[in-house]
Amino acid sequence: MSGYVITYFPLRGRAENIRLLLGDQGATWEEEEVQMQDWKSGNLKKEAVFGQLPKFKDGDFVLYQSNSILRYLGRKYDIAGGSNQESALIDMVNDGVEDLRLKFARAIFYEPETKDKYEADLPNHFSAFERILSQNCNGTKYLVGDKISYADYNLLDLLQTHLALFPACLSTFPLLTAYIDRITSRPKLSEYLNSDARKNRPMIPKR
Ligand SMILES: N[C@@H](CCC(=O)N[C@@H](CS)C(=O)NCC(=O)O)C(=O)O
Repeated sequence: MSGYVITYFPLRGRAENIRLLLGDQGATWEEEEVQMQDWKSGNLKKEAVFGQLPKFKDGDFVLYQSNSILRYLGRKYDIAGGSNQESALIDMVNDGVEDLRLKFARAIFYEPETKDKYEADLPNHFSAFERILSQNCNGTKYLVGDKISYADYNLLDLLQTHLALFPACLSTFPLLTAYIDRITSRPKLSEYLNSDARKNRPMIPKR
């Protein structure tokens, strides 16, 4: 066993990009599921550095903040850039994914009255990622460089979440559409994506 443990609610949510990375890199991990009532009543929230999950353990090493976890694993699996500049570009793209994730969360969970406006605005957000892809090997590879990086798993997760909620949202983005097909057909990732564990895990909380 790898000694990895993901502690999170029984959801894909903010832990799924970590799972995609681990699955594709051929790693195994344990899931420690926290039910909301236990989270609210127990000590877990108090113990969490910023009072939130996911929490990630690599043996005795404990880490919070999903993007820090992605970067940690990115360095560990050598998928965080081959030079300082390449790493900076990967960080930049990942920050762009985080910005969109926050807007998504606001529109879907906190201000549902803005959902239609958010959907109408999606092409403005996706066009940035389509352009980034087009500038790297004409969109035939990854976001940065010629091998996958932790930012690709983060973007893939966010795009898949959007597709589930807004099925036509990528219809005018051929490079992003092909990118999803290309990444999801990687053998180990495809095995994880087709696993019961993944399929049975809800994408977002039921409302
Ligand atoms: N910036 C944090 C955000 C984590 C976060 O928003 N976690 C939510 C679930 S997705 C949470 O723990 N909610 C319960 C709470 O805040 O009490 C990260 O990326 O890990």
